[in-house]
Amino acid sequence: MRAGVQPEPVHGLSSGPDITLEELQLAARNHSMPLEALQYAMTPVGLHYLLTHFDIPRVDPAEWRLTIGGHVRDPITLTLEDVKGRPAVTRAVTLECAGNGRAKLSPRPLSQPWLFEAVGNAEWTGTPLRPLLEAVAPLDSAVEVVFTGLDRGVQAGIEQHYERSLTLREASREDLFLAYAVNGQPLPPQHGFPLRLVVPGWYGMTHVKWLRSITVVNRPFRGYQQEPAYHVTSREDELGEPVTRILPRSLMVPPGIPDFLPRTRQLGLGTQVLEGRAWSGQGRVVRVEVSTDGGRSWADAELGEDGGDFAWQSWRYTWVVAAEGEYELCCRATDAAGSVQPLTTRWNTQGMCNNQVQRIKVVVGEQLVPVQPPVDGIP
Ligand SMILES: Nc1nc2c(c(=O)[nH]1)N[C@H]1C(S)=C(S)[C@@H](COP(=O)(O)O)O[C@H]1N2
Ligand SMILES: [Mo]
Repeated sequence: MRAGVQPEPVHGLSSGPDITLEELQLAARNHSMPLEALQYAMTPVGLHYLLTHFDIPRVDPAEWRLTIGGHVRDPITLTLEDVKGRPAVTRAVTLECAGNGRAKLSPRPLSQPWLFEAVGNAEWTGTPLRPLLEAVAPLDSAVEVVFTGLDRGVQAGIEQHYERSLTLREASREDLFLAYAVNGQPLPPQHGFPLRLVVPGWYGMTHVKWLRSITVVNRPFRGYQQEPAYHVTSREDELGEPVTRILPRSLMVPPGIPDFLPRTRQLGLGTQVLEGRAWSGQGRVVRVEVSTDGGRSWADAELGEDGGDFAWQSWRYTWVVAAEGEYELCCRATDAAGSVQPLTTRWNTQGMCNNQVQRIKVVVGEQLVPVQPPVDGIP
């Protein structure tokens, strides 16, 4: 934390198990991806998770402009048609909120109370950022690029536009782009219409929606969403480490049928194919393991189709369910960087980056649902 600045808590804490009405208010606006949607390689847009800090802006595409300026030689202003007229790329990208898993921490940082489903994988289409940055010619003094959204609000007493920066080096990476379409459709209002930043491999907060300006700056940007927000820190008076790339995670499609309120799964005896998706922003997923005894023993799942450099990939595991009783299913991913999902994570004040393994309670009984054979042809 900078000298002389009194730390404001980024999020308060709740030691009780109950979700507060304020958390419910956020959860009702920002939904997660229902776990059964893991069956789709590309998440249908309405099932993709959603996180908006302030209000979803209503944008008139004819009036909208993007300015790219700041410490540059040749600033430019673009219309939506200008952006769409530029070279286009389409990439499958897994987006995950850095606060995913927050509600599993105790005490619970008060913010959007995600369980483990704040994720989605979609095909985003847009124009690469690097040629645009080259076109405006950053000055030698340039160090970072600030991406500013149209949405405005107050957080921790600070009035602000939602905005985040990247170093000029990171912003100039070949795979970043400005997206105006998702899964072949124009961006819907909630996902950033008319234009959003996509930074493959990075946690969701980096992918600024409703872009209005891109500003090259000559000193590190310290806006609220950059600092102190999105840092992993165990104490309020320490800045901690900035959140950047997505840690490995695997999620399973809950098998059988749910019990309405507790969501416990009910299954019959027989052969059950467990399936799910795994991803990491630090390199590809190289291994997924499954446990049917609450994490005491693990067996390798079979990795399926590879979704590309920045998209999740499928996995399957055949479970022969021979005995009635209660089971706890878990899965965990390992990525190319050698990072493995932990059984528990270290608590931090903002509830960031909790990639601990998912646990699914299953009750197996002979009289329960007959086992479903896997549907052929579903990737
Ligand atoms: N302008 C703007 N961009 C934003 C946000 C926001 O509140 N405003 N939320 C960020 C966060 S925290 C996440 S996790 C992702 C969510 O993207 P999605 O709603 O399209 O899934 O958008 C990011 N971009
Ligand atoms: Mo997020």
